[in-house]
Amino acid sequence: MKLFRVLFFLFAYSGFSVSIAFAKSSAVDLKATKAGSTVSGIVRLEEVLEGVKVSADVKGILPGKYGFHIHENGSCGDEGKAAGGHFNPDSVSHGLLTKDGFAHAHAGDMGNIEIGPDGTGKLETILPKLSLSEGNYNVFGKAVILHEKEDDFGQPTGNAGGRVGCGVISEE
Ligand SMILES: [Cu+2]
Repeated sequence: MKLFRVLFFLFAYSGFSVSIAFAKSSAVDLKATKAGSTVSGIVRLEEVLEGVKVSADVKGILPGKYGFHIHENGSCGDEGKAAGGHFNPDSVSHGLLTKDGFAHAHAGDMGNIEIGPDGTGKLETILPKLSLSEGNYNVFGKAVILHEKEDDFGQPTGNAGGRVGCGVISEE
């Protein structure tokens, strides 16, 4: 009976550790970069086997498509400019990561988020190889930027203009 209890405890404990290790998740409180703007959003990020699953909800902006990227610095100052350029650890050209892959897209290239007639929009995507905890593709602490225009996937960064929303990938 005692042995059973010890084994059960070990099993339960290791199961708990594994679930913590795989359940790393983060959130972004997306806020307007300019006073008077109504843009806001929540972006949830979760480590999954393939990489990082992103679920973004944005509201308070006119219908249309808006460039949506992970940028290299975890700062939203200076109307979002402090976030720096796209997260691009491989120094490659701009594209759409899920379509063009790591040879032809920045690791932070999430494409566009589409806003509907009610002023809200959602984006769900899985960014392969990205992490919230380790390695070259760790995006924890970096910024998510919502641009003022559509990302047309032109070079060098998609012609998406200024930055209307910004938030840092942080602990939930
Ligand atoms: Cu961007």
